[in-house]
Amino acid sequence: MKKFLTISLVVALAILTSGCSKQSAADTPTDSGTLESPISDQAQLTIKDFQFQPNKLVVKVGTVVGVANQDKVAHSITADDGSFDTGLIDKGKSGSLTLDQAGTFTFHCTPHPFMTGTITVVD
Ligand SMILES: [Cu+2]
Repeated sequence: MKKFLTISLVVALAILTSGCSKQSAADTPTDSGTLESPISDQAQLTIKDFQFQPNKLVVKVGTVVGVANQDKVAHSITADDGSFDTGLIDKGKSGSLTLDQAGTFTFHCTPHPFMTGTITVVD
């Protein structure tokens, strides 16, 4: 009888611990590493190391794109055709772009014309 009790206790403990140690397979979103972002009416653009991240953006008309300059110098986001312009955003500061017009716009940084990107605004 004593032996039976001990065995049931061990079994019960084994079940308990196995239940506790079960790990839920956490679905971690995989970042494919692409610089292209999905179509959204919310967007955030970061400037770092003389690069726009992302440098290709697809957004809906009316989107306000938040722009964070995390670089050590001032940058701007200026449409090549003048459709939009953040003006110079100082290092560590933020600005925004309101995109009211559908189309594909190439843009650059005024002090650093080699910094380029594309924003596609869709209806
Ligand atoms: Cu720049």
